[in-house]
Amino acid sequence: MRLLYSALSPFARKVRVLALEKGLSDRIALEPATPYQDDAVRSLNPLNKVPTLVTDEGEAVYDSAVICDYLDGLSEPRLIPPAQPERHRALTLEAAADGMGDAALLVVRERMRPEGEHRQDLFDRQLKAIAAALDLFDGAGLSADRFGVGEIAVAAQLGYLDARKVVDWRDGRPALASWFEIVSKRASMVASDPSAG
Ligand SMILES: N[C@@H](CCC(=O)N[C@@H](CS)C(=O)NCC(=O)O)C(=O)O
Repeated sequence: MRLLYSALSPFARKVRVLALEKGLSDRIALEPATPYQDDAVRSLNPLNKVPTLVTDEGEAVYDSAVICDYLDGLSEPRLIPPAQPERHRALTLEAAADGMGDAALLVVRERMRPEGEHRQDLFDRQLKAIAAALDLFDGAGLSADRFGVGEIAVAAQLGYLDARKVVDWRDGRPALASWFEIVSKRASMVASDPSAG
């Protein structure tokens, strides 16, 4: 399999961490892509986004949640619970983390525009979503003993908030901060850390 990714993409990091946790990373060739600079991914994915996976059969799979679902079916341990209610809870946690990542990406892209052109309404709306998602994660009772797709998605997005200095999210969220400190030491998180180069 081939995974088109960028080192800073938190969605690609989620997929990489999941693959490492499942012992699948040896089967996946990582191919760097620069979707904000060129159109190289578009022939595989009309949205020209990373991550995009190409299976051994040559099929393109996206977006990151679908890639995680595909990879999860390939080996044990299953990181997406097969049965309800655990399944919808894990996928909803993943969706909240991914949505927070979408909001963070919009904030980062907006900050790249000339200062005089910043849209305050965009910052207000997206920063509100980020703060509410962080509060949800802080109160979710995340355990460092469980690292399924939802927890992986949260960890990948927290790493992005740090890497891009989006918000000081640790203030007032001690449970989330200490959980992240522990899970950041997992081999899968260390190997995919964008600040490690
Ligand atoms: N919902 C998508 C989001 C992926 C995404 O936004 N990727 C960004 C990089 S972090 C990208 O490739 N953006 C290129 C673009 O928007 O043109 C997923 O979960 O895979």
